[in-house]
Amino acid sequence: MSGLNAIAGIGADQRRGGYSRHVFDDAERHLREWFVEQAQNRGLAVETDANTNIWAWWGQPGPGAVVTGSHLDSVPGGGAFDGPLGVVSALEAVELLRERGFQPRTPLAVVVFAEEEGGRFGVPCLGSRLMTGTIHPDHARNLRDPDGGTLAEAMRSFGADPARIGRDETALVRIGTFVELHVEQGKGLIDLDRPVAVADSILGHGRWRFRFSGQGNHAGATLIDDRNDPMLPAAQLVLAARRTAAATPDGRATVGRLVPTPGGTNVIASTVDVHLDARAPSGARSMVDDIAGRAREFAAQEGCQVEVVEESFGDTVHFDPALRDRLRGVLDDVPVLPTGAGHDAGVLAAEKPTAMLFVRNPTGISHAPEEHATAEDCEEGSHALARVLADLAG
Ligand code: HGY
Ligand code: MN
Ligand code: MN
Ligand code: MN
Repeated sequence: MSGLNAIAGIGADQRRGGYSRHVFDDAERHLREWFVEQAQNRGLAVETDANTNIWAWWGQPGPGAVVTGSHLDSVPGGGAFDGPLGVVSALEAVELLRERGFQPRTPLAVVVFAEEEGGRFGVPCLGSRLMTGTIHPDHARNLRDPDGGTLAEAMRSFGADPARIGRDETALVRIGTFVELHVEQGKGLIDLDRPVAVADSILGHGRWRFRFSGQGNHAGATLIDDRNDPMLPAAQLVLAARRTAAATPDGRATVGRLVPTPGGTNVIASTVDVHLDARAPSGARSMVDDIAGRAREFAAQEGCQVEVVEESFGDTVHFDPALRDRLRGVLDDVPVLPTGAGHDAGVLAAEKPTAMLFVRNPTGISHAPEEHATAEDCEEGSHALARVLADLAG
């Protein structure tokens, strides 16, 4: 996996550990440049679309293409494999096929989708959602990053025109089949003791922001009875989310980001934003409705207000069984696994025959520096992907 070694230093996060690579930041721009060079070295013609996704073509772009790829951005302090493994494996699979003298019957492309993690603008799979039109361009242009800058401003400084974002019929008509390879984010392949699997589903998931508002005040001079402290209902929400998820079949709820304003140690916050990631087979809306009801009670008890905003949502995705089984046929009946992690493949599955390959992660940990895949398993993955691409495009 020389490709992963080549980018190993880009976006390393000294403070958090792991990697922080967010759309249009220095690290991600560096990765984009690296990808374009690697693709061109393999004879691929590269273009960046209006939504800033990058496409590397083997053959003239056209309808019915076999497309593979993933993303290069990361969560804050993320692992080295989530995203880049799919991109590097796609480049390596193309290289293997070219070395074998393979000639694709259909156009073949490697794609890098922008902002899959939503690590800067808060909406996961932003590049693929823009391409499929599942996020409105006006709403997207006004998304703000933690510094308050908008996506439109960030695109302009990147050299892209925010007026052009939106559903991309040209890109969509070109896609015949999409296959994404990804490091497994779980323990399925550890338990099965296998290097590669095919995905059968992605757990429905969404993101909600709960904004609790109270009265900012002095931490020492304000009597307890005189407080409207939004941190109290926020804290109760974190616990209620866990309890509600535990009581929901296959439910999962996480608060990984909680932002008090103004954020002083000796200051009672005026507002607290609680960012909830919730997942369940139903997509989690009913689970979050319960949580929101509790949040309103908690807020009222503390004399605070609460505003709930749904920032993204997706139902459970079941991948195309015919394509899934075709891949299993090509890959000696590799196992089939569900995933609780979201992917661009989950967005495309609504529009096109889509499949995913997973590569074993011996730590079972992801979205953290411990995320890992061995060189042997990475090689198994890129060879499996090459076999799949040869079958689909041959
Ligand atoms: O959040 C997810 O499941 C994905 O890693 N974006
Ligand atoms: Mn991820
Ligand atoms: Mn990913
Ligand atoms: Mn003071």
